[in-house]
Amino acid sequence: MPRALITGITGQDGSYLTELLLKNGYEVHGVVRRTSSLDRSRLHHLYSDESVYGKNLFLHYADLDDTTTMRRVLVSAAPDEVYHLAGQSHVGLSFEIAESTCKMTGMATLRMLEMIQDLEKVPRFFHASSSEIFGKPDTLPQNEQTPFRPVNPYGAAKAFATNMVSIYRNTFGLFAVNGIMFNHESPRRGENFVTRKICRAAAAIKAGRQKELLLGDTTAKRDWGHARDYVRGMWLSLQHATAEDYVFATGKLNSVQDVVEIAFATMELDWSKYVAQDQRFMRPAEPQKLVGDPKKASRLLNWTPETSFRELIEEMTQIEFKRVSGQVVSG
Ligand code: G4F
Repeated sequence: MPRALITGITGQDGSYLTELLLKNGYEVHGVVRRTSSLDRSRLHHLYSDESVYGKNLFLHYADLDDTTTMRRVLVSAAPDEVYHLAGQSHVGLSFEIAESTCKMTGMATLRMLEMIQDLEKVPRFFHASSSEIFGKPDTLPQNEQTPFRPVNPYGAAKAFATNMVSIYRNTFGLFAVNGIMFNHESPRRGENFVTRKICRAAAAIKAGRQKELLLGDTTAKRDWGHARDYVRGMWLSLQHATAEDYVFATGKLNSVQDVVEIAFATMELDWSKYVAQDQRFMRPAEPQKLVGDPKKASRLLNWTPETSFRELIEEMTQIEFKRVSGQVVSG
């Protein structure tokens, strides 16, 4: 039975990846922070299943910035594959907590690389990089050759981590992969990311629980896909014969306004009655036209996204409506 270790297992991607790996016959080990208010809701259905938890799924306490405990977990889990997904991932917040973002997103990845190369059996390593490394690119769409020009602390930290993964692969021969992930969303997305914020608001307004929705720049455009598709890409990238970097993206741009219109239409509401702009949600700098070219992932891994943008936003809004109406949904 292959063994995988996931950092960031309680997040959106971690929970979908856990489901996929369990389905593929893996023993899955997850790293969780030793915090009292740990949110494990995305994993609850697996965590509370006695035929899964403690049998094929194990959670370990460790902090990314505590080398002693991380090393201990790596040694005891002895994984064949490591999926490094953890880190501070909110771009807006990274302007406020730049130093800890660099520590948790940049330095923690370097530390992971150092630790895995000391292991007796060196695992394959996946690093969840980000389209934010491109920032203000000269070319469109972006691919694995596009130069890094980050415009925020998060993008700069990811650029550092991405370079380190390439350096350790090229210098020490690690099987280390950067998945350059464009925006990927789902009903399990954190509430402070824009798609979830909008879908949730549309559902809450429909249910009479919210009156208005305040947003930042609604002209901002992103390449949005479904997280379920993107974790499949992560897994495929570690099954390939060689370690490569891949762009995971849909290749299509949509605006925040497009999200608003689909979400409110799904709830049969006129968005213009409820949506307003608020300076508090504007960012000091916005990346320009981040749209990915996933041809390499398609050619080498046979990876293509299966869920369209419209299907994604409709699914997210419908699930929010079930949640707001008190139905239990795992998403
Ligand atoms: O949903 P967002 O916060 O995601 P963002 O900044 O693109 O970052 C996400 O995707 C990256 C991949 O490219 C990841 F690396 C990163 O970790 C994260 O997962 O914002 C999307 C867009 C931005 O242009 C933002 O300015 O929506 C705009 N926006 C407009 N109003 C808003 C809001 N974003 C948020 N969070 N909240 C607003 O009210």
